[in-house]
Amino acid sequence: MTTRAGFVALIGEPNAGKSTLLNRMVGAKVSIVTHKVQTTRTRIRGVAMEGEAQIVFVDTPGLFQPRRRLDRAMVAAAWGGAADADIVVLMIEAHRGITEGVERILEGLAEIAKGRTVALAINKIDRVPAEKLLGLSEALNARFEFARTFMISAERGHGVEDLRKWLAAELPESPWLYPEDQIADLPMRMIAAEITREKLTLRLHQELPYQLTVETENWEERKDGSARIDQVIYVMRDGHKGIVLGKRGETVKAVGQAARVELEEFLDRKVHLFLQVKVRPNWLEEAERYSEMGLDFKDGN
Ligand SMILES: Nc1nc2c(ncn2[C@@H]2O[C@H](COP(=O)(O)OP(=O)(O)O)[C@@H](O)[C@H]2O)c(=O)[nH]1
Ligand SMILES: [Mg+2]
Repeated sequence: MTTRAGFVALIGEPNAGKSTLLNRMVGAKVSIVTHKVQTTRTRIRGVAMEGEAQIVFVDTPGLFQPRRRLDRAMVAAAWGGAADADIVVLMIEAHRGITEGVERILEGLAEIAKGRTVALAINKIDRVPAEKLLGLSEALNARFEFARTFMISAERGHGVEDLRKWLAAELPESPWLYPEDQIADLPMRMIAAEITREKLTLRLHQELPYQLTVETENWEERKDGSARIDQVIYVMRDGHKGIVLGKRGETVKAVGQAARVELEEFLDRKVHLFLQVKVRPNWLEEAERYSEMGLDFKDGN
């Protein structure tokens, strides 16, 4: 019996649908998804089985023009994910087409593509008429030599199985890299922090989600089978703390409730979640915050 295994990096602009595709491939939510850009901050691996092949998908932060240290570290992590992978899948949004951001990614791809298979996945095909897709596919293939082009809807599942089968066949012969029942390699405490950050991102407006971070400080397994999880939400200003707390603490309470429900589902047991909001004006410049997120601090230099 020949087994295959390897890494498939999903890259693209923010919001292309990378995390949605990863979750669908894995069959569980391992990477958080919101309608806002730059939700994913680090490389997240999710494991999918296809026949005798183990496909390790690497979700990456979106590729964009970075400004802050955190942005630079995120973009470095995204390109790093691509450079380490056996196969790269570039995800494009069907309805947005070849944006300036896509042009920049195509330039970067030329560099890292050497010796690697690169496939194109035109995502969100549910949002455009079919006749538009062919033109977009041709235009993209004229700019870069993709091994294959897939038309998919990560959200609805169209074309996803074809893509998975093709990836499985393209991967090198290799023993599996993870135990068969493992679906993610992010530590549970990080997944738990990500779930809370997702709920915050969904509830808070404008720039605030980009100016906070969540860390799991303590995780206690209780005798009754439940878990007590203590998390800290770091914000940069007193005013932000007030917004996160909300009137009489309503916002943070709602966030905590939503996060707890999802955590209980994920862990399949009772969870006691305690959230604390702390002001830390300089957290974006603290090396420890980056290691908590799984990012290299130096990459942000
Ligand atoms: N209409 C549509 N929306 C999608 C599709 N895939 C993802 N989305 C949405 O696009 C947004 C960004 O998705 P996400 O996976 O977080 O993108 P990422 O930033 O590339 O990881 C979310 O609101 C998703 O629900 C799709 O196939 N069709
Ligand atoms: Mg994402």
